[in-house]
Amino acid sequence: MLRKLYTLVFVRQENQILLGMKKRGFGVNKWNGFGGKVEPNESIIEAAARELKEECSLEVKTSDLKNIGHLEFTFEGQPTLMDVRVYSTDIFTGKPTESEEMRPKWFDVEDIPFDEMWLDDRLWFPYMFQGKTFFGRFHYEGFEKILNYKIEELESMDTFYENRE
Ligand code: 6U4
Repeated sequence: MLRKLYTLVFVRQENQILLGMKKRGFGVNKWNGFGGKVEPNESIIEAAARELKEECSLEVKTSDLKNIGHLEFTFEGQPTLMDVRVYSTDIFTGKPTESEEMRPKWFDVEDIPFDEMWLDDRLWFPYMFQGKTFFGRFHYEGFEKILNYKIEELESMDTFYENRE
């Protein structure tokens, strides 16, 4: 299966998390973290910082981004696997600003708009909010139905990647 690498960044502030309303393309009209495809000339973590800046103007140092999870998405009848590296940080500069792609908004962690998000988010956000590192795999039919999935807490992201190689 062809694997494509993506990043997904969550910025935290006190009891809040920054989400963006996707204005175009994949996941349009859903609230999501910030991220996108890793380009051939950059590392995954550089892509994470670049996409955050492009999509909502916030700047982060790559050393302040913490890899908290790994998600894999497949879609019935499609040959590609989306390999999504999830990062979190509460250290950033700038003010969230709307871009062509995203409209950012702070949400209280008790008030996440799951009904306007990817179906999988409600399944793995609790791991993120509990400070756990996690692996999740989701097989979709279309974009609104999960046929099967698995989520597990990881001991650490490093041992997860060491054991995969
Ligand atoms: P272009 O073509 O440049 O607009 P790019 O911004 O590189 O694309 P995009 O926006 O298509 O990439 O990336 C998809 C984003 O959505 C990534 O951050 C990963 C995230 N994502 C994909 N499926 C998801 C899902 N089921 N649940 C979730 N995030 C998902 O929470």
